[in-house]
Amino acid sequence: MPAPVRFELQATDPGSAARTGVLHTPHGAVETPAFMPVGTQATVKGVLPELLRASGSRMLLANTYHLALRPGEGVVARLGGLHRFMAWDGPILTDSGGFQAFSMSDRASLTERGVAFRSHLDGSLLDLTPERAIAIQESLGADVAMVLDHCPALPAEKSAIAEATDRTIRWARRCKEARSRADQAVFGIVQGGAHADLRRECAERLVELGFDGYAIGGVSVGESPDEVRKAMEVTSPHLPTDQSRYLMGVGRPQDVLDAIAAGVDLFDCVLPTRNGRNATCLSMRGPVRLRNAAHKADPRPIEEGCDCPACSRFSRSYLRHLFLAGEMLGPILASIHNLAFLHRLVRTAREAIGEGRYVQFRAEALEALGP
Ligand code: PRF
Ligand code: ZN
Repeated sequence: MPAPVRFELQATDPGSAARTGVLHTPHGAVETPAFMPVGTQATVKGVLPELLRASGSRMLLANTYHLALRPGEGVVARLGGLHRFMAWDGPILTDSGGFQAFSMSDRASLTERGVAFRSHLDGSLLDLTPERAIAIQESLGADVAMVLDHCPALPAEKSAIAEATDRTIRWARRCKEARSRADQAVFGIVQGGAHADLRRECAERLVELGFDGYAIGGVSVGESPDEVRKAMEVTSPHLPTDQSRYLMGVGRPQDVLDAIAAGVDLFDCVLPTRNGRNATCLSMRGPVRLRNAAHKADPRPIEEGCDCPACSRFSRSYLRHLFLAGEMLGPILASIHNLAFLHRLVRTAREAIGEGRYVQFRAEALEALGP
């Protein structure tokens, strides 16, 4: 049986743990490091598939919890699976719903069996066990499914984090036993907070179980940037070098550069699209806030030299006007620019790794981006 996904390692950086590679999936290959835009509801908000592709997107993320509630995984399956349903023929990864137990904790109750959600739509019950999380993701039909994990809220006592980590390992085993599709990869998720020993144990136990790739979960849930860096640095040495590593929910440019230095290949985050909808644009000179009065008659593009559809034709003045007038083109263009920016950042990082100069590249980029 051929592996559903295969990670091909290409270059490693001499001065850091950064690496480049290619993730081969049933829907095509993705050069890594790569950033995955978030399409929670089977749409990257406001951006047509062809514009996603043109902005540099190669692989998207969608969410089990949201799609199971609406329209239901059965509907998606009847319409030919997630790729056909959302008209995206590139690779897709679905998150398991484990994170929603954290982010919607007021609607979720977690036991050894799984997570019981009260729907945010109509109050109905979604009983998300590890087995059900895999079954839903198999119906959705993404290239990569994620195990159900327990992401603890931080700060927390070490004993509580250890308990969540052990549960994550037990659930990962159940997910592995539940899987039945040979054409869908399943990635394990490492938890453990900022504790090096818990992260290490979790990584080792998941690797013993054997997954098609590994994610670092439980970061960027209220800790400092230093703690985020530590969690990555203590986890990635315990993951196999010949499989992909995915840092979940991280998209701040500075954090992405740190994670690449620690050997991470894949990222996802709502930041580019959420910030775009709020008129905050990414640039190599720090954020550009389009609502700012300074841009009232500013003829410059969001970022000089950016070839995205927003920057190649429109001024900051015009974009600011769209936001102030409540026009929907504003959030659309700002989202597209932010995606193009992050894809360009990881692509230039990839080039720097290939040429063995990632340390210098990262230092210069961090200097330009600011804190
Ligand atoms: N687990 C899952 N999805 C996630 C996370 C996690 O810990 C995070 C944390 N940064 C984002 N998305 N399943
Ligand atoms: Zn742009």
